[in-house]
Parts: sequence; C-alpha cells; structure tokens
Amino acid sequence: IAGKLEFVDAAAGLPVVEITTPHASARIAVQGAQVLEWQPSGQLPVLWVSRAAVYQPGKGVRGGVPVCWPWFGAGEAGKPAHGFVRTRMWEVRETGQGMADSVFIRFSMKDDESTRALWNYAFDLELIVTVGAALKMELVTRNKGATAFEISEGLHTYFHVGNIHQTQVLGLENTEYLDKVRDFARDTQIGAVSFSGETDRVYIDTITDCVIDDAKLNRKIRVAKSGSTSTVVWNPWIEKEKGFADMAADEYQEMLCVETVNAGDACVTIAADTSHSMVAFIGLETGG
Ligand code: TA6
Repeated sequence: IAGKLEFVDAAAGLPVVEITTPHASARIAVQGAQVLEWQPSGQLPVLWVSRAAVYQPGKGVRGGVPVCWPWFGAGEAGKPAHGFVRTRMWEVRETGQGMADSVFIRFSMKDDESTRALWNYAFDLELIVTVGAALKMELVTRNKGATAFEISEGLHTYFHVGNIHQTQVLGLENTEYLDKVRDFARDTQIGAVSFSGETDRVYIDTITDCVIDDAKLNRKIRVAKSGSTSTVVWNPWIEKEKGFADMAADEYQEMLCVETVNAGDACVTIAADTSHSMVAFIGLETGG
C-alpha cells in the first residue's frame, strides 16, 4: 500500500493503528474502531483528543470519532450512553489501497452474548476508514437476524478549532433543530451557528454539507455525508467541561463536535438480511 500501516500499543495497552500516506497520517484505536487523529500533510491536526483522555480498555477516549451505535444519546436505564460498540474491541477485517494514494482499513464487529444481553439482535457492523487527502468513514449495519430492527447512530466527530469564540458552522441555515440545552425545544437556525455558551443541538432533515469556519487557524473544515439525515453540533462550554474528568481546564475553547447522525426522530429501520450505510466525508480547505 502507499505508505505504512502498523499496530502500536498506545498508553495502557490500547492497540492503535498508525497509518501514513503521501497526503495524510491517521491513528485509529482498535477499541471502538475509534479514529483518534487525521492530519493532512503540512497541516495542524483536524481532529481533537483531550489532553486528559483516558486510554484504557472499556473506557471511551474523549475525542476523535466515537462510533455511537445501535443507539445515539442516552440509552434505556442501566445501558451506556451512545450504545455499546465504542468500548469494545473490534476486528481488523481488511486493509488495502484506495484511490489517489489513500489507504483503507475495514473494522468489524458481530453480535455476541454480551451484546445480545444489551440489544437482542444479530448484526454485522463494519467501519471502513479511508485515509488520504480527505477522511472518509463509512458505518455499515447488516441485519443478520430474521426480523427488522431499528437503530439510531452517530459518527461523533470532535474537531480541533483555534478558538471556539472565533468559529462558526455554515450550512445549517434555516434548518430546524432540537435544542438539548432547552429540553429538546424545537427551533429554527437563523444564519451561521456561532458559540457563546453550552451548545447541544440535533439539526433534523439536514443532508447538506457543513463547513466549520475557523477564523483563528484561517481554515475551513468541510463535513459532507450520505445516509444520514441529522447533524449534531455540540460544545460543552465551561460548566459541562468541568464535569468531564477526561477534559482539561479550558479545553472547550479548542474543540467542537459536528456529528453525522441518524437520531432524534430520524431512526433507521433495517429489514432482515439487508444493510444500511452512513458515510461522513471530511475535507480541509485552507486559506481565505
Ligand atoms: O453529541 C452530544 C452529546 O450527546 C452530549 O449531550 C454529551 O453527552 C456528549 O454527546 C458526550 O457524550 P459522552 O457519552 O461521550 O460523554
């Protein structure tokens, strides 16, 4: 393959795949198939991971791209938020060469008795990550059972920004959102999304690209998608940040989540023996 792919042991024995290609490098934890970093050559990292992140089996790393599946958000009582796949070891099913000197790696997870205890369905889940001048993540759900099942899901992407106060999100103008900070009140986005406090919104019926306009770093990050009809925009701000042991002081100022999801009232029903794919495409536009 163009470039190099090797397994290294990150802190505390959490295996990480390091990928180097002519156009970008990336790091992906095998636990949760969690992309931790994607850095186009000559650019600052595009994704954010907390300095206080915990790397240990069974604990999600704060940052990168947690895979939320088979539910997004709070689960039923006694079940983990954002589903159960981000704290489990996945398998590496395949690696190879993609287009334009990119490298892809295919992670997979199947149901077992521990997953069936939480969610009683047979599935084959894959995340195919393609690393190159853009970052592509495709989450493929296959229903291996005899009955249809319903999922909500998210690629919970944490982006690195120069300063949240000088950052806006374009592309969500005039769309409706559920405002988690106001008990899921429905509202309509007027103009660009800017940030002056805790922000936690599910923009429904959004299929257009979003652009994170980072004035401090003078760069724009484009988030495009397919197979997803909702976008979550989240920044914990000062108070919520204090509640996260795996966030360091003032880190809220340098991060922003723009998440590719099927959630809110946009769950996905997958018939027996069929599959569903959700894709996030991330690209970096530098300069003016
Ligand atoms: O996507 C936003 C959100 O649902 C927030 O409400 C907050 O819970 C965040 O995800 C982080 O969740 P986590 O379970 O990763 O701490």
